[in-house]
Amino acid sequence: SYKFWSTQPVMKLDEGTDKPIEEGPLRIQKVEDIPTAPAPLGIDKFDWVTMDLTQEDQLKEVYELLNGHYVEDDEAMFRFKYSPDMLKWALMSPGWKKEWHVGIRGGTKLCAFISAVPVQIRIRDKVVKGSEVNFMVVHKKLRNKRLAPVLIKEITRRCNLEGVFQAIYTAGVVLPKPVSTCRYFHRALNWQKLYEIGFSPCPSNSKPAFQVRKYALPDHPSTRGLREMQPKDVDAVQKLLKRYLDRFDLTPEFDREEVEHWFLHKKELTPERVIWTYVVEDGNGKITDFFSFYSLDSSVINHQKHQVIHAAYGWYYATEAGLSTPYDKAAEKKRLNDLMHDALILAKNAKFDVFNALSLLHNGLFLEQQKFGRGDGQLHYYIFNYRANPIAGGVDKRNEI
Ligand code: YNC
Ligand code: MG
Repeated sequence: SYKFWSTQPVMKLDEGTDKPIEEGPLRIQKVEDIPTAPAPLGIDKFDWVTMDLTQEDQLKEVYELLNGHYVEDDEAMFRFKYSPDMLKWALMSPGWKKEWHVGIRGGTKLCAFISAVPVQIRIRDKVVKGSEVNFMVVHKKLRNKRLAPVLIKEITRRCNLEGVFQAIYTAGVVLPKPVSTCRYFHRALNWQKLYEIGFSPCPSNSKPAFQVRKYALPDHPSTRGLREMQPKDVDAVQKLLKRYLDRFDLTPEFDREEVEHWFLHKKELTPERVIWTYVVEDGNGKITDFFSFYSLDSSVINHQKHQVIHAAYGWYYATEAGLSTPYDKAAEKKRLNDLMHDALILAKNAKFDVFNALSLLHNGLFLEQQKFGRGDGQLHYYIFNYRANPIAGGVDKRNEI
């Protein structure tokens, strides 16, 4: 029935299913009309707070709230464990605003949080100045008290005050109305550990030793010219990525500063490494390909032997092999498989237990060949205050999965 969501500027679940609709904002508002103060929480001793994540103690409070209460799988076996460094990377990207890191304190204790960072979103041929909303969490003891709608309305108000009226967000739950839906895929790197944890079952016609062999990888990557991305590669990566993303219907548009932030590892900002990016440089010094993955651990809930899974998440990539005219799908498939094979090796050498990927971009070209297994989890993509036609599985027409 969506008591809250039915009051919001989002498409209804049954809307726009029969014929294509005109795309654009659902509700037009002016900054002057936005309230300058939050709605009172109306619960004794509970207060709105703006978190200052440049302060280690406040960053730690957000980290601890998420660590204990953020997203779990359906069986409550695992819970995302975003590291403080990962939170810095994710929440202090170019243009970030302290006011978009919103908490609720009960007394002195942080018990709810929601965040946004600015993003340019391209939806087909239109570019929208929006925000990406993430890390919404309510302490387990305060669940089902309608605090989530309160958080969402407050982050909306704070975005609106900055002239931002659209937002993108993802969730495992179905809400009105996904613009796209992706599935998670998992590729074991340390099969034995995943088996012990109960994440990877052993098929009835197999044995653990065979499974370990099935997922074995060479010691070193083999793509000629492959190396870590360096500051001098920012312009080339930005250009290549823009050209590559052009064919997809829903993507961010990264400016130079954003490419630097999202893809270059910076020891000063995040001593504990979050992002791994590799480029391929050909004999003429040209960057022909790049790929990236980020690090996100999950806590293993109530396990004797293992406390965390170290997961690498496949992220953006681009390859000249996908950009030829006419488009040569077989060539792109070959190249992506070579690149992703190397990505798996690098992730394994960096001590990751599993490599995760979604069914988006052209991942359908390599998931099966690289021995990814289909996960249970779905991820739905949403755009706030925007009417849009569905985007097929996050995978374009040339590459159905
Ligand atoms: C969810 N994930 O349907 P209705 S993802 C959005 N995203 O509303 P209550 C959600 N809405 O159905 P609880 C949601 N989950 O009555 C639930 N809802 O219309 C809706 N979990 O609220 C739900 N983090 O407070 C219902 O529920 C209403 O106490 C019920 O709190 C929910 O970060 C939650 O999964 C998720 O911490 C905070 O369960 C809590 O259960 C929790 O009674 C574990 O809420 C952690 C977790 C969510 C991860 C994420 C993206 C969030 C996007 C929010 C929407 C942003 C819209 C754009 C705003 C900016 C606009 C501009 C410009
Ligand atoms: Mg609640």
